[in-house]
Amino acid sequence: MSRKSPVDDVDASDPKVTHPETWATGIPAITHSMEPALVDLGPVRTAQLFTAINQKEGFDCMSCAWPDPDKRKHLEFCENGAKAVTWEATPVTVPDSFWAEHSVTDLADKSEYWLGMQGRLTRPVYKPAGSDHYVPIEWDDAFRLLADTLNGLDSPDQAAFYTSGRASNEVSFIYQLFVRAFGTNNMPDCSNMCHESTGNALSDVIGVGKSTIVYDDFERTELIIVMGQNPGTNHPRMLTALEDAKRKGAKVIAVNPLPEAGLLRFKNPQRVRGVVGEGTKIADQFLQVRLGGDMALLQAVSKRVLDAEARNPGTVLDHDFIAEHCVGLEELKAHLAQLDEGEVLEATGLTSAEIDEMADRYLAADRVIITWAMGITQHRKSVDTIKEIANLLLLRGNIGKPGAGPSPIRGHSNVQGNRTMGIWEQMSDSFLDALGTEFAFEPPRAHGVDAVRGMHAMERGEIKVWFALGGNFVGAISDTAFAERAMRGTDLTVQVSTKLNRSHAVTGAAAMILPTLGRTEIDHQASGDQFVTVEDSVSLVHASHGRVEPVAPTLLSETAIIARLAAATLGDRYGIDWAGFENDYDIIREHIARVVPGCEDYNAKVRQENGFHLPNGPRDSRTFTNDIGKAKLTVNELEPVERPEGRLLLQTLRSHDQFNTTIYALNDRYRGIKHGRDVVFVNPLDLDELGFADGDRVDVYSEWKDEPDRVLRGLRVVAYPTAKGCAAAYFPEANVLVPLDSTAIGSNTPVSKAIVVRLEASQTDL
Ligand SMILES: Nc1nc2c(c(=O)[nH]1)N[C@H]1C(S)=C(S)[C@@H](COP(=O)(O)OP(=O)(O)OC[C@H]3O[C@@H](n4cnc5c(=O)[nH]c(N)nc54)[C@H](O)[C@@H]3O)O[C@H]1N2
Ligand SMILES: Nc1nc2c(c(=O)[nH]1)N[C@H]1C(S)=C(S)[C@@H](COP(=O)(O)OP(=O)(O)OC[C@H]3O[C@@H](n4cnc5c(=O)[nH]c(N)nc54)[C@H](O)[C@@H]3O)O[C@H]1N2
Ligand SMILES: [Mo]
Repeated sequence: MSRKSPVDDVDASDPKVTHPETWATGIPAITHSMEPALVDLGPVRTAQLFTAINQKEGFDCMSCAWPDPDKRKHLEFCENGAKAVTWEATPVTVPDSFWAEHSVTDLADKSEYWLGMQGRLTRPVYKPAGSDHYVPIEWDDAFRLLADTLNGLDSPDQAAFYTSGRASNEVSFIYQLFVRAFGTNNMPDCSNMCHESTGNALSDVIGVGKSTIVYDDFERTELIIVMGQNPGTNHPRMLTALEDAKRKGAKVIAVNPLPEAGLLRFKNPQRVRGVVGEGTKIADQFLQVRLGGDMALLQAVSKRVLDAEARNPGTVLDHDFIAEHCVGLEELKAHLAQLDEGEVLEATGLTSAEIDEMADRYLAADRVIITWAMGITQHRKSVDTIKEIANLLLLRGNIGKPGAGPSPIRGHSNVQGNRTMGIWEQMSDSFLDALGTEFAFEPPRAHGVDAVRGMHAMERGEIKVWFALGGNFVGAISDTAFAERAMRGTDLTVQVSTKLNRSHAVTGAAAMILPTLGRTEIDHQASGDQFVTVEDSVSLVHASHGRVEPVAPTLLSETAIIARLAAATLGDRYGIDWAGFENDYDIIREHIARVVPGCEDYNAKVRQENGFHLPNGPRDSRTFTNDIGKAKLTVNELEPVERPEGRLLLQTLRSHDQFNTTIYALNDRYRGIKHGRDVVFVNPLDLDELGFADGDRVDVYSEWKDEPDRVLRGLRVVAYPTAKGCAAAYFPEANVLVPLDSTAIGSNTPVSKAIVVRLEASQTDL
């Protein structure tokens, strides 16, 4: 169906501000933000979908990578999962007439909200070079055209193949196979902008870049430290796990510059007590750290642990564990002995007493989990900060035992699986060897480009074709102006997408959109309906079955699109049976079983009721397969971000009504924002010092050495209880403030948190 009434573009510039909430919940607000979409969906489709989210015979919710408990609730989803499902499964489709009515230039003037609200894409469309309009084309013509362009390049390295983290394991595996058989490792992905710092740090110090716990460890732990993460909005079902852990006696420490609602109190909508009562107090201790202050905080806590050991030798550290499994204790001791408490207090904005309390809580617990997300990974010193998380845990053997371990919480629902399947510009030689042996070809060995390097290569004209399996790269990457210029300079951009977004409006000379099935939809193939597999944050691999009819018969699955593209481009090269892959995903899984470590017997294991956990050395046997075969206690130099006089540190974050670049609605309920997104949250004391007041309009300037300032104009100031000296504004709008080369050391992840800014009275007429 097409939308009966046109959706007006919305004005995000005039928000209404009320008090922030001090507690988070799950379901009640569905009706406010989702009513129009639910009306479109109709009762039958709604029931089919909502009873299948995260159920064993249902589909994996695409709103985040939070794991499912063994015992599922009847409704195992959250408010934001419901929004994601409703957004995807809408029966509203973009009509063929749309493309003649809207030029690409016209689409580039629309907001992400408007683009997303046009409904599902159903037909491949092509914009030839020189034209300002997409026109519908047939699938076969689309693949022929793409194959001709790819085969006409001087080198396979002139193409790059991006992945966003929703792609299933099956499509990820054949996608990376296709790209490597084509001849390049240019496989940037959304993880480059997300948890790359985590992978980089953890693989070095413990030999695996993933969480070392399973879901049940939340029930066995004594202390959970939640750092740089806003679960109330971004992983709401985690609140249930925290609540359950607390009922079993665990304590929770939250470390965050913002008093996020979900970290303070949680009213569980699935418990009567939650709906009517006070809810559960989540954080036993809340440390309102300054942006970027975590590394100093972690060092200060580790130092206190070492001091406690010095006072009572032999009783505090896990000496057996350290002797058997770790290196670097003496160097760490020597280094932390030099730690300057004054510098720590300045960097963290905390008091010594607060840090003492955190250390006491850490010492009082025998089993500790530390979780984190973007508040830790998107800083210049993120990799070192994560190594400090590992230091703190290793000192007391908090890894590879029940209820303990580092647990990065992933964002996109299958971003972790993408990597396991080989989506990475720098896969190891052993993986490439196995791939080459399985398919009898020699994969390229030179590392490809990541997201930031890909942008540079596009801008220099070295990458001429940009192919994206999902996502919205132009909207998501830092340095919007650079990104748009670079993208427009290519010969061809191709997006495999469910819905319209900015990346369809900012294109190469020629552009193509290939519409695809979403995860909610039944994947009909010649050999029967197919399921796919995904991996969650705790390395549990399981099946996901689409449950509703596709919105249009013209849609192809992502697996079919990549298989057909590969067949058209490579023909018989290497004798790979691409058509067989599309017909029966079991055949893909047979290959996965032989190529991907830990996936032996894959077809059988993913059919088990709860799937299976991938092997994990640190978790299973305290085996650390990094370069030295031991866990590393590391020495990392503190270099806090300097905040010059009169400046603030700004973080970019998500509102409650968005999924990354997808804007569901203009509210941020827990933070008290309605009908708008053009806001900057600032501590009232800073406002006084800077001479501004709540409600003022400001332009936000970011300041860089050897470069002009960058500006985001016309934000409404919201006096907000963030840490002193800190501010916050929404992503993706605030991407304009971050230069492409402002990235984390070691992981090259754009620095989306702790950006030095100044406020000026707005020059914009509103
Ligand atoms: N509904 C919904 N769910 C999502 C997403 C979504 O957009 N919407 N996105 C998905 C994706 S891809 C991801 S990666 C995750 C993101 O999940 P989060 O990491 O929770 O996302 P952000 O909104 O970036 O929030 C960052 C949090 O870290 C805090 N923070 C910022 N800087 C610092 C710091 O220096 N130190 C500390 N200690 N805290 C800091 C912020 O105040 C905020 O609470 O969520 C996933 N789930
Ligand atoms: N300033 C700032 N920038 C950031 C961040 C930040 O915190 N601050 N966070 C970063 C993070 S953590 C991430 S993960 C990236 C996100 O970067 P991306 O993953 O590239 O962006 P998304 O907004 O998640 O992509 C949304 C689009 O995906 C498409 N889509 C949805 N479902 C499907 C599907 O099933 N199949 C296909 N083929 N397409 C689908 C739709 O067309 C939708 O418009 O952004 C990063 N950018
Ligand atoms: Mo992410």
